[in-house]
Amino acid sequence: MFSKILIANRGEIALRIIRACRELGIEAVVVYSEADKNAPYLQFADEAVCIGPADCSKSYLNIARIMSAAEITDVEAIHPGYGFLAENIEFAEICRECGITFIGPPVEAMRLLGDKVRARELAQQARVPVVPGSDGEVENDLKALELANKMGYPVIIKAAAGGGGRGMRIVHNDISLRSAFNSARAEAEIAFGNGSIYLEKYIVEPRHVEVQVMADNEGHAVHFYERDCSIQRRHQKMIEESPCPVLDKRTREELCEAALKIIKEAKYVNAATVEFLLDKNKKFYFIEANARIQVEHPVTEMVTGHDLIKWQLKIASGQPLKLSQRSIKHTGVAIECRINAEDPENNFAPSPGTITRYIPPGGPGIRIDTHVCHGWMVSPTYDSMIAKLIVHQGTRAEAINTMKRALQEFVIEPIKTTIPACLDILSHNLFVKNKVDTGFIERNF
Ligand code: MV4
Repeated sequence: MFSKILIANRGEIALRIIRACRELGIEAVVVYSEADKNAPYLQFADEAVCIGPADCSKSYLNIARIMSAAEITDVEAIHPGYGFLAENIEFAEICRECGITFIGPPVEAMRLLGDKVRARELAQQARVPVVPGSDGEVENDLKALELANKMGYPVIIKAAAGGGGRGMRIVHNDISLRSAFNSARAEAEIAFGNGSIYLEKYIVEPRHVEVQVMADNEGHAVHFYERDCSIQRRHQKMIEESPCPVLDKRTREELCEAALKIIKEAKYVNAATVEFLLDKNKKFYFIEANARIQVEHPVTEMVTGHDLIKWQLKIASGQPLKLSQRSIKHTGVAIECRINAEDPENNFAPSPGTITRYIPPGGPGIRIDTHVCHGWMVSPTYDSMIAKLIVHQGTRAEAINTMKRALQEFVIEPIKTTIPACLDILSHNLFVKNKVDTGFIERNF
């Protein structure tokens, strides 16, 4: 096992990784920007290094500064968390060149999954269903037009380097296809420096279901079941749960097996999430795979009892994944609500400011992953997520009930948060009755 690592992140995930390190006897070095210099979690790390001003490009996204901090503190490995440099191929390469272990997948697997066109081909090779669509990249708008007519509308235009909805267009007819294709390409070129585009049949009102997997250096891979992340607004997840409440036993086994096939085909190592769309007929299609630990990983930790960050650290240090698939059990239901410093009454506008009253909920089955507390200044510079509230209960009805109670207890003042929005969703008849899809928020709120 490592004796000392660096955490190249901030906020709740930095604290989450510090906690795993302490329990494993690993010294944790955390980097911070000037905006985070008073963060209480810094005191739980063994060392804290200031790497620059609030602006991410001069701190959390600045590879040179992070590598300098790693050099000065003499760490063996770097955990990137999620966001920032977590899926940055250049960063992983530089870590390798410096002889520092990147706690994540090998560069080759990162590159492969980072290209959605190649990931699609990989899934097909692994005999996993993908959404009907183009074979590889679509070169120009004319070819897109031809293919769309062959497949039938609606179609969805996606960027090979995409993610989070950027460079994505839903198209319903020939008239709008050309401009959608070209604007998607231009947007992708600017956002990712890669204008490569592909086409898929648009799946109407799908659920978004993802499988948590973990693989070691010896080619042993296991899954930790699925999470349903259908409750999202503008590509930002708001509520996640496990299990997916509409999957039957057989489909679920097939889905989890499909995720493993992809991870093995990619010669993947460490934690990954394999994303699928689930259509109205309960048919699933691979869409993409994420080469990082995700925000919603606690949902899986609650239902399986496994500490995924500890597994990441063990695997990265070369230990085998001493875990059989059979031994991984799924118990009960877990739900996570993301608490963002945003105003639901004002189109979810950011609501930064100093927290003067903070009372977290408690009691059985409740977990809170957060870095905030009384006196904390929510900076407008960073992501608005300030806490994750996760509940674990025997049944979905109980989990919803506990979550509502916990959200009602939760006091975060005077800033606006998404707590009332989460309560509205949890009380909605369609959510309670499992009749939601990825368009639920836009249609109902
Ligand atoms: C889709 C889809 C329907 N059909 N692909 C969204 C983000 C990225 N991970 C993939 N996404 C989707 N891909 C096909 N073939 C629906 C989504 C999707 C979505 C699309 C438009 C607006 C909001 C959305 C919310 C969730 C998923």
